[in-house]
Amino acid sequence: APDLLTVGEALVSLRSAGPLAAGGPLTMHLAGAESNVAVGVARLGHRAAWAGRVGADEFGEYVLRQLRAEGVAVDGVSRDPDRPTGLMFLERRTADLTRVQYHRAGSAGSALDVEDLRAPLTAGARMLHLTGITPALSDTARAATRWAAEAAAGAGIPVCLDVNHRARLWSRAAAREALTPLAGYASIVIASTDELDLVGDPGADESTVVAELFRRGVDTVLVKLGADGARAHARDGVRHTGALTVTAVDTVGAGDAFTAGYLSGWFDGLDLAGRLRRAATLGAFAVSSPGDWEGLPRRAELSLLDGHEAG
Ligand code: CKP
Ligand code: MG
Repeated sequence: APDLLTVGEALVSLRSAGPLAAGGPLTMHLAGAESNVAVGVARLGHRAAWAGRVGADEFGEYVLRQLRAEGVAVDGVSRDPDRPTGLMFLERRTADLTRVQYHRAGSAGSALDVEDLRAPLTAGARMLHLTGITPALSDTARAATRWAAEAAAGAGIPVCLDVNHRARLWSRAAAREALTPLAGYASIVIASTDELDLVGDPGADESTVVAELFRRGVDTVLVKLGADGARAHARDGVRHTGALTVTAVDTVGAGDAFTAGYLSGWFDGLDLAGRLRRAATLGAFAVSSPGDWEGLPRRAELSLLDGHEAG
């Protein structure tokens, strides 16, 4: 069984270097929050598997090829002969502003179904990672995500949930309704400050949401603070880590990198400080290199950013 099992929708991302309306070349990349995490974990030498659905098309072939090249196990992936692999466009509108357009409605990945996940869950893993993107994709994807969380928790596999709110996919109210019950199966909940009340009452502050998550069985809540680092709430206290000081060129994928670093530290048996430090390190690699995951470090490269600690 792999160390990490993650499920979701992997997409083909077509990136422009300038305004989309002006045309020009697009480059093709693998995207998808969950597969980004799998790549990050695999680069550090852990066994990672990604499960989901892709089309029986060239884009599906490309997604599988990229994941295999990164050492991510894809035997749990289904090919859908009737639906296309999801696409997204990532437009670099200005140096400071990137915009995303999804073409994923009706995609193979959004037709994810409980049946797609039975075999991967039966194979087991040391950790299951889910994000709040998958339940936003369709009713069946929402049911499948819920089923996977419940099956993992029932089998003693800890669940990590990244809230990952996508306003283009659903409203905050709809997200809260689906994600709050999902968080009840999680051991680790990851959110940015503005996402935290999507697993709690609307407008609830950080300490209130965290207390309620602890009461429901969550062990660790990681609150991402962007350039200010992150705060980890564990049962025995709160710990802060700063972000490394690097030149930000592309923040897409930073959250997934942070998660991959944290989980890698968890697989290595590091203490909370060590897990946070590795999370911050991977986040720094992600923001200071172009692409969602392309710049993530291999194990021997982990120390490359030593000396970039804040303050
Ligand atoms: O929260 P992050 O910036 O780390 O997530 C980026 C990914 O899955 C990206 O790869 C994109 O495809 C997506 O989030 C998404 O569905 O928005
Ligand atoms: Mg995120």
